[in-house]
Amino acid sequence: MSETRHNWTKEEILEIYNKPFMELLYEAATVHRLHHDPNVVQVSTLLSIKTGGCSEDCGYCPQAARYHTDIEGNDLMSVQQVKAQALRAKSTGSSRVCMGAAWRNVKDGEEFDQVLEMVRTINKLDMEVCCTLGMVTENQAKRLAEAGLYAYNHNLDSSEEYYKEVISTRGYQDRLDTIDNVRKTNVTVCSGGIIGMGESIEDRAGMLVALSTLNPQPESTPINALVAVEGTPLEDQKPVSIWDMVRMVATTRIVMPETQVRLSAGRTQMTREGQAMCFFAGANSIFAGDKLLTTPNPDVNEDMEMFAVLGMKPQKPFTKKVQPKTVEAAESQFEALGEKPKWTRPEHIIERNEAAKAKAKTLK
Ligand code: SAM
Ligand code: DTB
Ligand code: SF4
Repeated sequence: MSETRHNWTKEEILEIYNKPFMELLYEAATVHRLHHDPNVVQVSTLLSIKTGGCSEDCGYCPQAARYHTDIEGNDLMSVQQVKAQALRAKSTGSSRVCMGAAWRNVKDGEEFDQVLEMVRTINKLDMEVCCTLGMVTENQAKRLAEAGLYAYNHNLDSSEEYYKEVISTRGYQDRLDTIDNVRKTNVTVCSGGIIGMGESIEDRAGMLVALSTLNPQPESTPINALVAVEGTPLEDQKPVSIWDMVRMVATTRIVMPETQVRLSAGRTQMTREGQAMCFFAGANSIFAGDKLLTTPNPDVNEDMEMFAVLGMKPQKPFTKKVQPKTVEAAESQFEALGEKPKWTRPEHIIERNEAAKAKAKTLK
C-alpha cells in the first residue's frame, strides 16, 4: 500500500497532471485499487435547505444575492420537510444527505438550532449526514458533531492565488480556519474545488497542494466542473473538457490516495463514457438526484443504469467510519456562545464581479 504523503510540491503535482494521458490513468487506477474497492461508489444526495440571497460575491455562485440569476430563493426548510427528502434519498440508494445553506457563516440562534435538529433526525435514519453552511467556529463544529454530523463540506475551491480573482468577501485563510475547527471534532472533512473558472493548470496544482498537505487529508474531495450560470461573473466560461476533468480526478487520486474523490457538479455535460473514465481514474463518489443545489444533475434512474452497466455498487453508510452518536438538545454539553468571530472581509476589487453586479437582468 502506498503511503499518504503530506509534503507534495506544486512541481511534483504538475508533473503528474501533465503525464501522457494513458500513463496518468494507469498510475491513478493502480493507486485507486490499492486503497479502495474500484466497484463501489459512495452516493450522496444534496439538499438545499436554505437557497439564495447570500451576502458573498463568489464569482461562480448563482446563490449570491448581488448577481442577477434566475433561481428561486427559499427560507430555511422545516425539519419535517428535510426528513421526508432524506427518506426519499435513502429509498433511491443514497447513503448520505448533504445539506447546503447559502450562508457566509453559521450564526448561533434559532436557525442553527433547527439545522442541529435536522442533523439529529437524519442520523437517526441511519444515513450519513453532511452539512455545508459556510464558515463555522470551533464551538459550532462541536455542536454539529454532538448532534451526529458525519461530514462537513467546506471547499478551498481553487489555489490561494486564484481565489482572490473569484471572491473578495472572504479570504483563503478563513476556509483553512474552518477546516481546522472541524478537525477539532470527530466530524470528517469534505473539501475540494472547482475547475473551469479560468484558472491555470498551476492553480489546479496549487489547490491540490493546499488540500494534500492538510494533515490528515480530507476524507472526501469533491471535484466540480463549473456550472456556468447566466448572470454570474463566470457565465461565459467555456465548459471544462473531459480530458481536464479526468486529469484532475487522476491527480487528486494519486496525491490523496485514501480520500473519496467525488465527481460533483458538471456531470450533466459528461457522457457515460466520460464518467466511466473518471471512475477508472479514481473517482468513487457522486452527488445523485436531479438537482444539485440550484442547477440540474442527472436523473437517479440514469445513474443507477450507469452503475449497472459498469457493475458498480453503492457504498453502504458508515463503511469508512462508525456512525456518530446523537446527543439530544436537552442533554447537550455545549451552549450557543453568540460569538462574533473575525472572519476576514478583504473587499479587493474583482472587475468581473463588479460588472456582473452592475448588469441589469436581461429579459430572455
Ligand atoms: N455557502 C457555503 C459555502 O460557500 O461554503 C456552502 C454552499 S456553497 C454553494 C458549496 C460549494 O458549491 C462551493 O464551495 C462550490 O465549490 C460549489 N459551487 C457553487 N456554485 C457552483 C457552480 N456554479 N459550479 C460548480 N460548483 C459550484
Ligand atoms: C460541492 O463540492 N459541490 C456541491 C456540494 N459540494 C455542496 C454543490 C454544487 C453546486 C453547483 C451549483 C448549484 O447547483 O447551485
Ligand atoms: Fe454564498 Fe456559498 Fe454561494 Fe459563496 S458559494 S455565494 S458563500 S452560497
